[in-house]
Amino acid sequence: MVLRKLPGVSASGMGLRLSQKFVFLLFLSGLVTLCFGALFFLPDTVRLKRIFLSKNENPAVTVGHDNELSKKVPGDPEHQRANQLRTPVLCVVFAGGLRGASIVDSLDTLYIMGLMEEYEEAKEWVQNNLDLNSNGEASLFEVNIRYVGGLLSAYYLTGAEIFKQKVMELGEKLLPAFNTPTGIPRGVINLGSGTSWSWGWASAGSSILAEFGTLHLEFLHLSQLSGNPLFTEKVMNIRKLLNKIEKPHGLYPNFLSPVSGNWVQHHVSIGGLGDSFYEYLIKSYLMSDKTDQEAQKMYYSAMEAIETNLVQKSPGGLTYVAEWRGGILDHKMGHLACFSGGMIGIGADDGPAGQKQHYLDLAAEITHTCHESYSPTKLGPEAFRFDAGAEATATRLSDRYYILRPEVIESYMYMWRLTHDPKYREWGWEAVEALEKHCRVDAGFSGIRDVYASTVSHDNMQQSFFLSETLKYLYLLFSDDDLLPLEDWVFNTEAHPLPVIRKRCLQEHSATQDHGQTNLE
Ligand code: DMJ
Repeated sequence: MVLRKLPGVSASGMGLRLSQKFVFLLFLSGLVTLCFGALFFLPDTVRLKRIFLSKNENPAVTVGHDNELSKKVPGDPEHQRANQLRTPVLCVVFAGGLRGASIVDSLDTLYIMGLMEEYEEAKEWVQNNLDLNSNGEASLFEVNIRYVGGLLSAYYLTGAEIFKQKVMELGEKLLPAFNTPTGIPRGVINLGSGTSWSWGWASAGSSILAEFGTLHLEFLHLSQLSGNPLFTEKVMNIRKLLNKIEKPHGLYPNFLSPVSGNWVQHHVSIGGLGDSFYEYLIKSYLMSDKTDQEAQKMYYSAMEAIETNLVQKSPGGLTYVAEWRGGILDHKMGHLACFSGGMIGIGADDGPAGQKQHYLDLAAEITHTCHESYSPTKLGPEAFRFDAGAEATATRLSDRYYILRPEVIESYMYMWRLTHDPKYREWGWEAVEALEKHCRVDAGFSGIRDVYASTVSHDNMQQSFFLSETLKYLYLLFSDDDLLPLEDWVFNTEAHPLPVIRKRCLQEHSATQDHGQTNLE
């Protein structure tokens, strides 16, 4: 091989440079492989955020970042508390272009728990700092369940006008996402400019069932509060399309094109990507004072299809809900799917005649299975399997993390309210102790990377749903049933309580609409 001599460089020098380059390239490619490998061991939300959120996105303000809480005078107890909150142990979760997710998500929890000083502080932050014009990319679903849901319940619980004002402003900003040929909204929206687009990871520009199917409760309340029927029209249009479209074996696949209105893939799951769509069917019925018979019908036929095609019994006798990929079952259940114990429980009363006990039993069995997955640390993995001899255990290293998710505890809470079987409180207490032991850190609580490891490794992340859901459901599990009774309140998928809209109000509302009046006039 002839090496051309560069001016001023000796042949041996050039050889040295080339081998240095080679070593450098080798090192670089190793580094790249390592980074991509590491990516697959991160929890999904973190991975997606790193990959898909824009570089200039501001970190959300909650635990651990400079915010109003940090502007206290040094020396006073407030400052000391603010300082603890600023300890950069935990980074802040999910902003989706908006800041303050943990503050907004925890308003109602603080109020319900009687933590008035903290609640007032959070309210002040909303009043002075919550900027709804941010130009980052926001998930329509996440903004709806965390911010719209959080502000709505803060308003209903406290009556503070600021929450109503903010939530109406935010609701209007979400509407451009629905400007698609079918009216099925796209997943991502820029609240500042009103442009919207589909997630890059969703196949063929599709929208996600659990995202566009989890707007109904909040949007009905936006119409109820404002007198503007547009919000209700948007979600009723989604329902109309879902009702009309052919469903494989009566099942709802997770991906739908907002352009053609057709399913994009036949992947069905009651866990991630599908979960809260089913939840919102039964809750729409309950929130309507049991008048929304269309939602009732859709929920029970979906349940029938799920039972026929997805519900399984393991060799060890555990009931679980598998995932369905074009007719082939994946014998896995995600932590997210564990909300279904509670959902099936609250839906037990209003199904086909004679089915109540069947649904209560199914709810109890699924909740039991999810409890079984919570060992040996008494915290549960992100996903667990029932194949190759596994019985509710995570067989893959990448499924072993726990990010402070609420779903299992959520089912304990509902099952306790429905049955008063003391085991649900015992299981809940096990979770309290495990959270204290394994997740408590100086500045709050952190997720852990491996629920099976004897020495925990923290992921330094406190998800906002830990405050809105996990802690609230635990608090309710150990409270009397008349604190937010289930007959009067429906919890959105982020555990924000929304009041049942009584028949009388619905009639009055439609009468004012008929006369062309709205509460805004
Ligand atoms: C919450 O943000 C909501 O419950 C959502 O529906 C899915 N699960 C997360 C918490 O795990």
